[in-house]
Amino acid sequence: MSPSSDTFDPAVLIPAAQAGDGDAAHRLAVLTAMGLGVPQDWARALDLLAEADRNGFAPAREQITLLADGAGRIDLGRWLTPPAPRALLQGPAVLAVEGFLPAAACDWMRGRADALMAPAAVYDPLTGEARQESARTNRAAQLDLSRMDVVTAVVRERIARAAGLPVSGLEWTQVLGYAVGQTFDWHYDWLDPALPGFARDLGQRGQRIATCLVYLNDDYEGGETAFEAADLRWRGRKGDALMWANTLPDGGIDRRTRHAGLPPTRGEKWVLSQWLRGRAPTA
Ligand SMILES: O=C(O)CCC(=O)C(=O)O
Repeated sequence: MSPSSDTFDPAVLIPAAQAGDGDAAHRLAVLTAMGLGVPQDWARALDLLAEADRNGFAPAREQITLLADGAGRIDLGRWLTPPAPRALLQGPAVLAVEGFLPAAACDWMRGRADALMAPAAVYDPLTGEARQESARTNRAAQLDLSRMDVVTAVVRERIARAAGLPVSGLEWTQVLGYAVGQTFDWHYDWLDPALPGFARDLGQRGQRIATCLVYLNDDYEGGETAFEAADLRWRGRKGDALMWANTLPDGGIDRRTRHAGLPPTRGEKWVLSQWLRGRAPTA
């Protein structure tokens, strides 16, 4: 039996995978990598990815090729151990992580988002609903569970470990694209606890403690990530990451984190944007 296209129910996927359904094995690999509905187990997730490949699910082969080293071995320890960060600013705490992702993983993330790109939204502070606004003219794609794959789960785990926060607290990964002149104007990533539109979300998921950007390309001009603090302008090379804390050590919001994605002046900028909460959502 083949599971329906939106099923992520282990009770359906396990027998389907055992019966030789490669798509089901891949979805189970994703759940196992993320610890959703089944215990998180990276070794088992890779076994399931290999099973998906053996059963003819073509994207599984592409992911194995991407994750494997020159000897054809997947070194999970290496993937799940991010390089050490370098402090750019102390207050707010802004850090650069050079060489965070290999170029092939950057291309993979961009490829996952490419067909999904649409005008980016901001959250209305009164209602909490997403809406379009002139302050944000770039495009974005959200990689939710229906778009998830094992490589993206590895990238998310690497980000969580670099930030020292639980992977269960990561929002869905976004990929942002900026054509010449497009911008994500000055803003904060924390949700203002004084505004009613955010109360429910903050109660369920907690504050956005940190943000991580991974630059997916570098063949453009302009397009820096800018912080008002210290007038910082930063542009990573392809695969570099920029991370910052949106909250203070006491959990309060850090009003020094006002930042922007400046418009490219030539070429198109692609960046992965990850907002990190401190815990998984509660009902
Ligand atoms: O694209 C950038 O450089 C900034 C993105 C950003 O501000 C965000 O994701 O919160």
